[in-house]
Amino acid sequence: MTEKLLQKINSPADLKKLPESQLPALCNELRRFIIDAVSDNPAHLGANLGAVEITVAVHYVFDTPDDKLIWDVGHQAYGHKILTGRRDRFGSNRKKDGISGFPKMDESEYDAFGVGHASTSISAALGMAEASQRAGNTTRHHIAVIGDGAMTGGMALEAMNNAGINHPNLLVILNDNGIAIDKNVGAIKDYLAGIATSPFYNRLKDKVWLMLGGGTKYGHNTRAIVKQVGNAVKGSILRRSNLFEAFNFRYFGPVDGNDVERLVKLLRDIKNIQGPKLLHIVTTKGKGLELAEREPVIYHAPPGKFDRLTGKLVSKSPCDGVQPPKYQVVFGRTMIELAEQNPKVLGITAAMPSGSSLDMLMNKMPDRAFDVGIAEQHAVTFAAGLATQGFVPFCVIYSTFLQRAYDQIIHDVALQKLNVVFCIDRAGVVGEDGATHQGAFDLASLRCIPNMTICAPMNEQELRNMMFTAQLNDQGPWAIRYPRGRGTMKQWKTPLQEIKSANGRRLSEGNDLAILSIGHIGNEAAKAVEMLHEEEVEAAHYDVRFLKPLDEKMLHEVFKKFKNIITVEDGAIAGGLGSAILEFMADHQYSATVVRLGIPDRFVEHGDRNQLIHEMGYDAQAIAAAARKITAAFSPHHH
Ligand SMILES: Cc1ncc(C[n+]2csc(CCOP(=O)(O)OP(=O)(O)O)c2C)c(N)n1
Repeated sequence: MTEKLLQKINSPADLKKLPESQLPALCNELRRFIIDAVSDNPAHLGANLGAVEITVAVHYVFDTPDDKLIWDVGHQAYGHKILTGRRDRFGSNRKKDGISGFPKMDESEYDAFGVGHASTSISAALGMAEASQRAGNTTRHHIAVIGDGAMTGGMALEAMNNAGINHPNLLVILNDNGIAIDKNVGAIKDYLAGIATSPFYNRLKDKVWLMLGGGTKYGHNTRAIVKQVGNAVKGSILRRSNLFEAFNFRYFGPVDGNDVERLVKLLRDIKNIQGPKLLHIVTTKGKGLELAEREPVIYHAPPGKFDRLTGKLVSKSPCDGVQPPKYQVVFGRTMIELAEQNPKVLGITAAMPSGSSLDMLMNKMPDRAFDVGIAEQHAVTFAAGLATQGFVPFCVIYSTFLQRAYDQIIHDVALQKLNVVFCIDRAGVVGEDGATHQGAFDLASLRCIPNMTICAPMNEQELRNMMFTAQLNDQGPWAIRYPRGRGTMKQWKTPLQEIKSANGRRLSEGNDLAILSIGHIGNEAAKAVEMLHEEEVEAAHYDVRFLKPLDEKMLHEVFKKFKNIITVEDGAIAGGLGSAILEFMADHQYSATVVRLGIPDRFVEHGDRNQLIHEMGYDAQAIAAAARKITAAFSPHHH
């Protein structure tokens, strides 16, 4: 298909020039464009395809960027990016120096709010609506588009609760496809499924749409009609039973959210209604690509390139025994072993069963694992409650999303010295997802919390042993952080062994300098040590393993012997391992030259992980370069 219509659109103003009758064709072109782009440059897919019609309809009816359009999570906003002047740059999506995979305020004036984490859109839109009101602007619209998954997040419900007592020009569009990344969970999901299929609601809906449909084109009696609709809803028992009406929102729906012409009509009418409104649209995730519709979990973000017509993934190399496994898989399989051995062990995920591999335990022992929805805060305090009763919950949460639960970790878990195990996945730089998703802050932010044990494995065996040990411990919370991607051991299924807390390991000896690393990035340090050895620079390498408590005995040894020290961590330098080592040095009156490698004091944008780590100066080459520099400065026979 040639993209005749799409080619002409460089802004929503161009879009508005199209007659309504051409919008379905435009949607098809936009969908094709997204599929083609993502088939070649792996990225989010399913949510984008489902949101094509609502994207076109909102930009067609509202006056963005003056009207504020806020996407929740933002993984469904490709259509929005393409229609708002970024079509030609879309090939650079998620690549270094290219456009971001998420809306970003400094990328475009159409991106009203930066996103990446779920459930923020209603709060942000409400803030903007309040600001408009204060500025005396009563005509500006504020539109939050939020999925049924994101609607399960506490923040979304907090914002609904707050918006209902206010009277802002706020429209929440609930994009309900019945699925999050994995299947959506919880009572709200059941509720939404209930209204989407209830004949009672459908009857009401038809009546409402009929009323809205007639005579509204010229707007003269829209308000009256709308009032009637409102009264019809209010007058019925639905007022009491509709969740959103209970929040003082005007509820419209459910309606087919993949019917663009209908959406346009509806939005035109709803636009005239003041106050908080919620439009419930039902869409198909992966719409238009059959495989993506059938396999929404895989095609949420397909793991590689795929055929642009069939959607079939270009075959990937098999994993077992050929390449080392992903850390998440080792976590998933080890969870099953631990749960089989210890009846107190439970697993908890906040809406990431497949991403974390906790789905392995869920499938094998369904009564031993929980998906609590996109609710990291709740996940942590739920774990705390279980721990008070002697259970050993393993909370597996990505580093970036664990930020949400910081107070719960401090107040509900650490303060009460509860034995919750935090398995922190995607810790360190994750790459293409960019600044919203880098796992930069867990080491630094957890280190200052009393009672915490913090460790990081350098390989699969270490991860297994840390998990095994954490579950035996009764000294309060343990955090085990590991990166996205693969470990180093093809034969990873090693016997589970207890390890001593606060116990580092020396991996190589040398006299010129010491390299102290934590976690998987230590493998880069080990490579650097080999490179240096070829050049007759002898580096001792210590795998610190435990950021907290530190192995003080080992550190005394290091500082007594070495004047040149490099620390390496895949995390923010400020507050992390480098800081801990400097503090140790000061506390014990040692002096040495310490070079700290890791994530500098800035947000790390999207790009290839290896490239980013190289640029920030902590891959093997960069570590070796730092070692050459530090030794050349202090021992003249090396340069
Ligand atoms: C706080 C937080 N936790 C987890 C995620 C990971 N995540 C990204 S999209 C998504 C599912 C969103 O589901 P929904 O809102 O229904 O959108 P859909 O993809 O179905 O369109 C999740 C869990 C996130 N972005 N933010």
